[in-house]
Amino acid sequence: MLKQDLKKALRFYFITDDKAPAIEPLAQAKIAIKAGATIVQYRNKSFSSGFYREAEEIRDLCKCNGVLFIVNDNVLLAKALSADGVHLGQDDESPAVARKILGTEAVIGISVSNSDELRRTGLSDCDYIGTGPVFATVTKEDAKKVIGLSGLQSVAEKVSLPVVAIGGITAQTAQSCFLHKAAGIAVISSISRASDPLQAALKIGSACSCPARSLLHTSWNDEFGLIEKLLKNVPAALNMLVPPGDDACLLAPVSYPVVTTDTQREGVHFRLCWQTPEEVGIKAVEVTLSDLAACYARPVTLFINLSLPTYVSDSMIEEIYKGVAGSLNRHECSLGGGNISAGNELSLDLFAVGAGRDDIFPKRSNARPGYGLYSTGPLGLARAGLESLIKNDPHFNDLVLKFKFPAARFDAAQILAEAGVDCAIDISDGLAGDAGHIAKASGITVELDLMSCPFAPSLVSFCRKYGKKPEEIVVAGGEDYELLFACRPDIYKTISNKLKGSFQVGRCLPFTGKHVISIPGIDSFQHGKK
Ligand code: TZP
Ligand code: MG
Repeated sequence: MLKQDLKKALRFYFITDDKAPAIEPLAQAKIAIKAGATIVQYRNKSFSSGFYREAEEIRDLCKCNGVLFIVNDNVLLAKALSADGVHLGQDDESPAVARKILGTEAVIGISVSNSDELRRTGLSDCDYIGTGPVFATVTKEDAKKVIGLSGLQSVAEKVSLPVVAIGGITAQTAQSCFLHKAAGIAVISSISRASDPLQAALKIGSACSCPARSLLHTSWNDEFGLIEKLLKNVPAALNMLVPPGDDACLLAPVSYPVVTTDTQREGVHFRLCWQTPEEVGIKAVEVTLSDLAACYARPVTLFINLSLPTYVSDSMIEEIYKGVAGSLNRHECSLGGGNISAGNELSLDLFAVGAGRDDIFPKRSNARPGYGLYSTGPLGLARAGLESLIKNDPHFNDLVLKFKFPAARFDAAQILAEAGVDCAIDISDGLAGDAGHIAKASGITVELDLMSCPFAPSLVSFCRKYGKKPEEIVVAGGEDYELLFACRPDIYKTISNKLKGSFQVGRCLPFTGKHVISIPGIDSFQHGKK
């Protein structure tokens, strides 16, 4: 999560109260989220496995409503719940251990009760600090000395991390905390033990300038209703004699059906903290159709199976499908059907049917010694975009866009097909990896050569900033979804002016005992690729 996004998310921080006399933690969280809470911490000092369902329900509520979900103290519980992060006390597991277990994207907070404690606390794995009690509190029996607004400001001025004020904060005192450099205010009892919790929460939301939510999203539950709604928004009539709705659809005849499949899994292929659901839908379709482009096939229809965890709301699924529909429309491809089932993680399994050409079907095994190896467009940009997301660096948006929005290259495929280029593959694994696939299948050696490779200025500045060589990222980076093709150099000459942005990346040699010769000084098999 980008620093500025985290700062915004910390603004109205509600912590559940396991000892509140009148309302349960789940009901408290609902009220706080309705009132505009931006982050909720599940705090249960007497947690046992009997509370696991309660914690899951609060997690689902948060995730369905775009509210960060943090677990207090317990790193393993945070891991089990796929929480967005954990909040640690001084006596809990260290932030470094939490980082190892929860990963680079987890939000890790630490309690620091005053400036002295701050000095003794290692912050390198922390994303924010909770400090207090700023005012007297009734909720935490072992709370340290009250530090007041001056104590809050003094901690906030000593760190670059955002600081959340905690302890006895009410709607009346929230503003003063912001004026004393707090990025957010954390509250328990002023909501959980208020005589009218919703009214109290709404006042706190307004003191934080966080808008109330008129509608709370809940977990998806109506599989059939959802499928019906989804099919209405996507093109189904194209190329079909019987559209989806029966047990299977009936396609109009396709003389050379080309079929491919792909999977997009949360945490492996995409992250909802980086990509909107709509962006996930767009990319899922593009990468699947890219396989058809690499076979010179025209897209006909697509099937999607969704596996949905309980923390996904109907509206989020509709957003994913908005992206899917947009991409399908752009490629004049229909949706043939699909399935929705419950699962532990959000994932999309896609199957695409394309119409292959009757004159040519390119194969990886068709490269011959003497051929050149070419790319239809720039390489390494998506990888650098992914790395800047991982590094939380907001300065490379054009690279991030390349990671988020690959485009299946049907335009280039048509030019290659018409020129009779019969060896092509889409670059999903990185240049070295995919060149290796061609070399292996063709029984040759590919010698990479980036002499004619234009390095995008943003890639160059990314590399300069992080001490990397652009060549390294071009060779190893994946997910560009350009086409890599091999053909005789004289054939390339005849199409190079039509294939704007294409360039040579290597040449094909008789087998030398090694399938890929990388460029000097660059290891072609980074990221564990063979
Ligand atoms: N840490 C310092 S004060 C406190 C914690 C957990 C309790 C905050 O609760 P309240 O009811 O908002 O004062
Ligand atoms: Mg604690």
